[in-house]
Amino acid sequence: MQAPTLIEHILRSQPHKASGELSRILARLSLAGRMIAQRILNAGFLGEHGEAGSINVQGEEVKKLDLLSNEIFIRVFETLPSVNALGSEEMDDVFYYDDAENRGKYLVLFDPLDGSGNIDINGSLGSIFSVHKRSGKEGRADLADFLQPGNEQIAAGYILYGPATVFVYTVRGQDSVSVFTLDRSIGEFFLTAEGVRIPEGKGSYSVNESNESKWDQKVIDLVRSFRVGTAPVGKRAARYTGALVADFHRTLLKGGIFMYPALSDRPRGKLRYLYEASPLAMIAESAGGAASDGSIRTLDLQPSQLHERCPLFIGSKKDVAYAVQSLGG
Ligand code: P6P
Repeated sequence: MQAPTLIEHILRSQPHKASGELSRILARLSLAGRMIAQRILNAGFLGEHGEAGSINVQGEEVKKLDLLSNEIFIRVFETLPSVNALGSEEMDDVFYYDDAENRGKYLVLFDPLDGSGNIDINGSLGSIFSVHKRSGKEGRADLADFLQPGNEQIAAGYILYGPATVFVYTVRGQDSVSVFTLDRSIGEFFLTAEGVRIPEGKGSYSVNESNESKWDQKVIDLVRSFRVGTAPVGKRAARYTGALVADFHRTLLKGGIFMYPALSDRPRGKLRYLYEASPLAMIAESAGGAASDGSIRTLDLQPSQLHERCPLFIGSKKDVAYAVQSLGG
């Protein structure tokens, strides 16, 4: 039997009286994912690998594909007036379309291409997205409209560009995570997993252990307990790809925990809240898992700036609970 397409699944899942605006946003996110997947495939022989020659607001070397992916996200929402404005890892400030005064109530935040250190080595990459609504005002959204805790998200998800391209999303109130795989031959995403639940009691621990010298002693002890098996939840295998979306997707399907702790030179860690930790935390909790900054539930954090960072411990509920307890949270 032919599995439903992503669009069919979105339409089937939308509430009977829904306006359809969120469904159109999700459909456009799927379009962005298919366009970026194609760009990644061809970048090697189109001269689109390597640096773009600029530094972004994060202080990171910008890759050509970072900018190309960011442009794709901007383009797909240009003709969708329900989206008022955008927030992107690759743009210093809120992005407004020319007709910003006459656009709708949705806000889309994204990391257009996460893990870009993997671009030139043909490693996995991802795009992460978060959809919010602004509170009942008219006209152009302002920065304050974007600064919402993750528990206010309307929808969240990611696209993983691996050997296969998958689209993963959840919608507020659905408490279910669905996975779709791209059939490149016809450019269509088909449902390959529904109602995904993060396994407990197995899987991997995923952290960049070369940062150990910058960790608090409690983090060092926590990571060691997963590595040697003294953790009460048991031993975990070490896995780390350098791409958050790939490391999270493995954790979602196989269990365990991904950690990006605070560092001595980065007290709020490296990962960004609004378009990395917050959307993945919504996915994790919708799949029965958990996410924390080490003491506060990730979805309860209140950001004070667009590119706010936060430590992240995310994955199997018991693994995250053990991590929080170990850190004294
Ligand atoms: P590190 C990629 O730059 C990224 O934002 C995430 O995708 C990834 O999890 C993390 O940074 C890797 O950071 O310090 O381990 O190289």
